[in-house]
Amino acid sequence: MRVDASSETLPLEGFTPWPPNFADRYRRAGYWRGETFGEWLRARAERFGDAIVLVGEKRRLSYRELDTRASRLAAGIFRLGIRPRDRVVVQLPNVVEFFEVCFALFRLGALPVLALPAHRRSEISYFCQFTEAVAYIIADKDGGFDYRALAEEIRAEAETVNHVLVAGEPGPFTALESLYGELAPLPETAPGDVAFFQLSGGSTGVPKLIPRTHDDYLYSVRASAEICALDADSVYLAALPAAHNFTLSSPGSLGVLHAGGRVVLSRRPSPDEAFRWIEEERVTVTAVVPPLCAVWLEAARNNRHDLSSLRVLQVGGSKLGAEVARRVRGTFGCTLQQVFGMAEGLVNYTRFDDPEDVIVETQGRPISPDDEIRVVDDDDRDVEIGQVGHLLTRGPYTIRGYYKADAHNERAFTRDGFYRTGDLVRQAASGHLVVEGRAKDQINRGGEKIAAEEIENHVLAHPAVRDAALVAMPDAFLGERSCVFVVPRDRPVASRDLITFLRARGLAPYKIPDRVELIDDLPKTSVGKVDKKALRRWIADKIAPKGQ
Ligand code: AMP
Ligand code: DBH
Repeated sequence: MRVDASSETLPLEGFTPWPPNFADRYRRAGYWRGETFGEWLRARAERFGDAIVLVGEKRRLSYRELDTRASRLAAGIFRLGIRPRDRVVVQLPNVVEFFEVCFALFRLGALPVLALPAHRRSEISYFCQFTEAVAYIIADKDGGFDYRALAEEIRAEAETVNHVLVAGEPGPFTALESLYGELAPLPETAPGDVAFFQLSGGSTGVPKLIPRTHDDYLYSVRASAEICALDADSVYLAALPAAHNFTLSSPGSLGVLHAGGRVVLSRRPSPDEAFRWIEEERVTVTAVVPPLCAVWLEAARNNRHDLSSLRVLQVGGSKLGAEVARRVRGTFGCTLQQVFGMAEGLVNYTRFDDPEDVIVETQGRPISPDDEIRVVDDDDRDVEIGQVGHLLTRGPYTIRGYYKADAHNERAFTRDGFYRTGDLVRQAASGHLVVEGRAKDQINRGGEKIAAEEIENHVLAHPAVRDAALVAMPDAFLGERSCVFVVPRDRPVASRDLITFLRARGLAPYKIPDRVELIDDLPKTSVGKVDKKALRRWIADKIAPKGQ
């Protein structure tokens, strides 16, 4: 019996489904298998039973235990009154509960909104209000930050949030641990329906939510597990935040679950902690962003840990320099795999049997034969093969629209449904892509994306600021950092004041500008837009090491 018949017939409001002819094609090709996350986990539990699936700091769980605990938690959350399609903002560090919570919500048909641990009041409050979330799920503390204090602020701002559930000491809220109850019948969910929301780095004033369905996400997970040759002996270290699309699905924790392997959850990505886990758990594969890759390479020079189990080091999230890339094999004795992905869908991998030059110099090629790639000029005309252009893509696991964002979707997608990635790439005849730059108004700070307009709006809220523009400046370590140009009203703005002001607005720390430059007026292009190219050039020149 279907308790919630509507989920079978009507798509979630604010979600753009694939057109029926594409959906048919993806089903016929076997990409979309009509399986929900709940069923998928059950099948894994039946197949891999008592094998350990999750290793956290405090406990380890078998496949069967994860399956049972997810069901018991789903029942407990259902008893609180949370129903299919209710949105739940989940902000958890790399702990076992992250997976129990996600699978409990999947089973229930409630929709996790996967926030990152670095998000603060500004982002969380927005996610809660925009999605009308009914609950917010957190850990008590992580990295010296008390999420319960944040939850108090969120409760004051987001009226719909009726429940705050806490992994650990609950303080004034509900202990997650108290909700693992008796198993109970749960509503059925539909595989074509939205399963959860990922977040986009974005390039506009407010963050965008990415609706992913059971069918489309599970396809990307299965196909990624295959490309990465995962099996029951794979041990994956989640060193980056578990909720990030890379860590979750490329092939990430879910890819490893698919294959029957084991996921080790590191609370921090530092070499100290990560290397200890690699040695202790005989980790075979892990994923890092380029700056972290550089830090690990440095640390490996005088490291005491046995890292010989490592077979694959994946690097993605921002462009990896060829110099660093070349050092991976020699230092770790393992294969480098470049991963160029996006939470909106498309993921590219270098393959293990690619020639070394391709592995070092390209960002890989798409997962699926049905990933459609176009590289176009400013007028959407295809460029010659090998030329740089805007990357557009469409396919079996790439969204057709952001959640509840009609006006933005008009710009972010072509009429025929291609997603405008905002990346400038060139494609080799082999299909491999090289990321050459970016057309979107974003800063990629070592893999952490910052939407310029979002930060500019916060800066403009300062009473002494007349105008502001945020641009990227080159950085040897992170690739890019952010610099905000500020036009003061009538008195100078002290950069320390501005930073304090931005912190008080509850922005995630990585979004706080790295540098503030006062300027009399923002330069404009011939059509009257802020000339960010000129600002980028100016700041790059100013900070360039002298004599070069
Ligand atoms: P998001 O849409 O927020 O998930 O961020 C995805 C974006 O990160 C892509 O569109 C690229 O701009 C960037 N990105 C991800 N992986 C890579 C990579 N390997 N090389 C260069 N840029 C990357
Ligand atoms: O940066 C990303 O968003 C990203 C990088 C690598 C991603 O979403 C992915 C792989 O799936």
